[in-house]
Amino acid sequence: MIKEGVFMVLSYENLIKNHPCFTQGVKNNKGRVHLPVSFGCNIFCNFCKRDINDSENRPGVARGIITPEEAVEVVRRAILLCSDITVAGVAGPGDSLATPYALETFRMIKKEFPHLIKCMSTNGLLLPKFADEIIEVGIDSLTVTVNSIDTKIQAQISEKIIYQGKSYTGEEAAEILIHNQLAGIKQVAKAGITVKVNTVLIPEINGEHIKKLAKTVAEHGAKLYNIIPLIPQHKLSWCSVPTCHQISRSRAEAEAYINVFRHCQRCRADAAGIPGGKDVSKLLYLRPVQLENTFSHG
Ligand code: CLF
Ligand code: SF4
Repeated sequence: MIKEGVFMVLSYENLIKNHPCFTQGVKNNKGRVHLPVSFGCNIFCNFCKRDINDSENRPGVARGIITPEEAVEVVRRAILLCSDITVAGVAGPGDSLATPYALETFRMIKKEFPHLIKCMSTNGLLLPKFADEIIEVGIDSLTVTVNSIDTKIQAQISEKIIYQGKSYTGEEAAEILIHNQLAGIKQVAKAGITVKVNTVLIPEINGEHIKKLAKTVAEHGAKLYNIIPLIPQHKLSWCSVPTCHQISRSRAEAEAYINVFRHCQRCRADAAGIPGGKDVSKLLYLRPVQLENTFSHG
């Protein structure tokens, strides 16, 4: 049901039924279309390797970067190709708040497709700064990637942040990031927006930290938790892929404090269709002449 107030936003109960990434237990068959409008990022995660290509099936990758205006057309065509799409999302390839394009896109989506769920994903560094705008735009579901709440651990995951025009490294950077993530989650959750937290599980670095992390984000208002197994690459190529046992144990530890989502497909930034099911992204991007002409591959 839609809550009424200064803004309208879908309740958690409604998201569970209609959002493919907010179910617990059995997977649902709703779809999402990701709009790759955000390329820039303001933090430097050691596992992150953003790329523009057609072949890799992982986060941080898209066929190209599109403008907010092009995103509206992409949504229009995606719905025609897959009528089960209920969600328009922005999940990179960079951070949604590092540039203004994601919020601009959601303003247009709200006008053109009021029935769609607006889903945004962010690293959370700028969440306190943009919380009011996120609430006003009417984002229904927000995902914040929080990989640690301990500065020593976080310093091993992200080497640097750029914040208010300054560069910070190590634990100093970690302290600012963690503070902003938790303060932002609290602010947005308090306004009634459903917050999911994603954590990249890195056995050698944050493997023993999940319990504390899940408890803390739940205390700050997050409703759902998603553990994403590390793809060892870039500066963390020395780390191991989490085993099934490590993933199950981490999920069980988190579940003592917060609901856990178990069907993550580690989607591309331009994924379209039903996660783990019908995939229409190739058709969406390869067919139309005018979209190919207007892409600015960056
Ligand atoms: Fe996209 Fe993320 Fe929204 Fe879902 S994906 S922005 S919450 S609509 Fe979902 Fe894909 Fe996993 Fe993300 S399966 S990577 S959790
Ligand atoms: Fe990459 Fe996301 Fe980390 Fe930015 S926040 S460096 S896009 S993983």
